[in-house]
Amino acid sequence: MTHRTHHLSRFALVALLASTAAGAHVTLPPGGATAGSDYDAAFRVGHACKDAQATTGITVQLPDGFRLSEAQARKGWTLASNPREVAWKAESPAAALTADQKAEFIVRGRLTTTPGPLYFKVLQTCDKGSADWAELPVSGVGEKQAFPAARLDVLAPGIAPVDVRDAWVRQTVPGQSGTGAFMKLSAPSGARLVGASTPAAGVAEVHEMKMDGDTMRMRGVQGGLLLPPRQTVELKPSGYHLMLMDLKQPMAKGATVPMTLRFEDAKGVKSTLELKLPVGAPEGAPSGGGHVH
Ligand SMILES: [Cu+2]
Repeated sequence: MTHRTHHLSRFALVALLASTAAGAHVTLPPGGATAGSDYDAAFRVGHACKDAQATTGITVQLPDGFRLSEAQARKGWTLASNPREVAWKAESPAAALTADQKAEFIVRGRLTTTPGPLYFKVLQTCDKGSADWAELPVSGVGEKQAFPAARLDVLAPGIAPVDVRDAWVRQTVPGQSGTGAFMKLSAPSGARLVGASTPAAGVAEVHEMKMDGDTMRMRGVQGGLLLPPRQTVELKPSGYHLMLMDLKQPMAKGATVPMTLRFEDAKGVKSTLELKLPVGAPEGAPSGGGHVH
């Protein structure tokens, strides 16, 4: 797991843990959003209620700290909203979501200027029964609730609203001057990865691998690497990667490398993320081909 080391690390880490188990819940994409910004809250529904065949309704309660501006209509579903609540209902069984059909229900609003977690309670109604995703954490860390409310981490300006997973740095042998760093990035509101730095290397650049005739070559990504909203972009051997050059010491398996990632949003607002990356390929990671300079 990638550890964020900024001052909000505890709740960022909790968010990572919570979202690991999120496959079976109604959730917001991890990564958070910037305090005071306009945010598209996309509630992900991945399955029907227990023992049910279809999801027929979704009702989201809007917390203080989220001021509704617009709810996105869904074809075949009615939409009703007021400042406290947004409700979608399938107009017919045919429009309902089947048991394992994935869908997003989106509301746009303005976020509070106060950083901290926001919780959205979501009532999922089904052809049979319902699921009330409305539990709030009691003690904070390490809790696992059966029906957690959807959580949004509202981040102080300057902290990138980007989720980082499965990050690692390739180990090196003595004398090797460069290596790569890899991870999965997703930005709920979209962003560009425009740069990186680490005390472990003189230079850190965002690279891509491209075929040049028969040879795989890499080059810097001009203008930064685009992270479309709510999509995961993978930095991996033989694809996009962070190139670390002018290494200060060999990268030994088991070591940890601090790294700062720099991002920009569509409006040019800059933010950063402080990470600690483990050295060594995780279990099951593609080892990939060699780097050609
Ligand atoms: Cu490279």
